[in-house]
Amino acid sequence: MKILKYFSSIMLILITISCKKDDININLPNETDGLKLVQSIKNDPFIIDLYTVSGKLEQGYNEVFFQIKDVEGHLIENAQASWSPIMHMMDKSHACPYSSISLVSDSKTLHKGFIVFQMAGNDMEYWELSINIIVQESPYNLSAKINVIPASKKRATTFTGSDGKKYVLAMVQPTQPKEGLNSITALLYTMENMMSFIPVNGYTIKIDPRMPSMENHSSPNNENLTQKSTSFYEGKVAFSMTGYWKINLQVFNEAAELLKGEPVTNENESSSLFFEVEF
Ligand SMILES: [Cu+2]
Repeated sequence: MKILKYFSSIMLILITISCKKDDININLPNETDGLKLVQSIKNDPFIIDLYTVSGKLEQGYNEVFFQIKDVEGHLIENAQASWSPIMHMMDKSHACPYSSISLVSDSKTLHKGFIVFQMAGNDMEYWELSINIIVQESPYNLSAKINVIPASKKRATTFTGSDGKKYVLAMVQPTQPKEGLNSITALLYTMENMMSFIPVNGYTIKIDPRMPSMENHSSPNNENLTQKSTSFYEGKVAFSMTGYWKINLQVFNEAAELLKGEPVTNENESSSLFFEVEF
């Protein structure tokens, strides 16, 4: 009889717990739906969960999301946050282009920004992400080594222009290329020094997509990338069929002077500056 009593009270507790869990799930729509966890960065009393769409951090442009929670797993609302990615190389350290951080609209807990990793990590050299947060007026720092993997197709490139300046150019769109006309967007930064990258305004990025496997043919109706309203450079790229495309690039400054890249001709099948797409 006693055992039965114990058993029923345990059952009652279990039912209560499971009901509670359901309540929590109903009250909190999952804001990270469609995102995959990259890694958790811990430093008492907080944990930051980093997310991307793919669950990876790759060489090139990355849209990165994160949530801050306390050790009990409660999400922290309306925290202020800033970050700085740094690569520790054998002979030097350097930063990369990145955005400021903002809350995803309609969310109090999901932060968002982008980072352009101009190179991948390797066995000896690695990226570190340091995130500063302010929770209830107190500052905290959480940092960790992050794994930045090489991209299978070239989506970002660094170059020195004929003006002697160093640049980072990264393709943002298309992430899902399709046959026909695609929007193409890119970010262009100049390297002020190893730790500071600033967006470049008023340049033109000329594109010439080619299929090297099919006599290097081109496609019609391409539009060069220019800045519309934002810091993003926007244009149109046409893929007249599926397969591997090399998007040859030439970068011109605001005075229409060529800084980097060569035209594709019968004698020159590729520019030294390009992005790659395969679908
Ligand atoms: Cu590096």
